[in-house]
Amino acid sequence: MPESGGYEAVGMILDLYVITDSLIAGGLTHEEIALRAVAGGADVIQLRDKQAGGAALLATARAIRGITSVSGVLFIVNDRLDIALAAGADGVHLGQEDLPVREARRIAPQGLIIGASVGTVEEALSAVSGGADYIALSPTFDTSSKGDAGPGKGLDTLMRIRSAVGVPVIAIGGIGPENLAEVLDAGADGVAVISAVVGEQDIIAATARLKRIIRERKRFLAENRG
Ligand code: TZP
Ligand code: MG
Repeated sequence: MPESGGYEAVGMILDLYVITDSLIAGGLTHEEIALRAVAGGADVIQLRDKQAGGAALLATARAIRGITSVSGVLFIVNDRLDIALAAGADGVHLGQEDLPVREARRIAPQGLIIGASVGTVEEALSAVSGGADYIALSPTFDTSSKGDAGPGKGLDTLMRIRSAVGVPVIAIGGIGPENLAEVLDAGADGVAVISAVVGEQDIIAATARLKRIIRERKRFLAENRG
């Protein structure tokens, strides 16, 4: 089994994982989104841009690396291991159609965080055995932010994945202040969001609000779980 990469090395906190999306942000740049989300208390910033070419994406990734470095926030690049490495990101996030986790782990330097989107327990087990440091149940609920996401997999799948794997599990897709607590109750270690932060007029306030809900719910769960 491949070595796990970055999880133990950096002591990952994935409570609030904000994914940049300029379209949903109404034209704000990825950097502007990242600055606001970091100011609001995001634990992780993921750069996600399906349109940008490599050169532009690298320039953006370098800028976000600068923003996240000074604030101690994890920086993950979606899809592109090459850009993640060139920009000095903490990690890369891979979907089922991307470079397979096992191949990424084989060529990635020691300590690089590899995250994987999964939709089933089987995919979760496969990602972990390939060397994923965390997995994301995608999508957890229905979402309009990702055209090909398909229907939400639901909290039942989240619970089954949570008990099947030992790495952190985050929930992604359709998550906002109204359903955040139930996702944590189902065992998620954190939540990844686009519209609930990036689609809000005040990104800093939206981030801080989600962060407060997460902190309070995690405290409640810690006090009430055996
Ligand atoms: N991957 C699975 S669902 C999704 C991604 C990138 C979109 C999440 O966006 P939102 O607005 O938080 O539902
Ligand atoms: Mg992908």
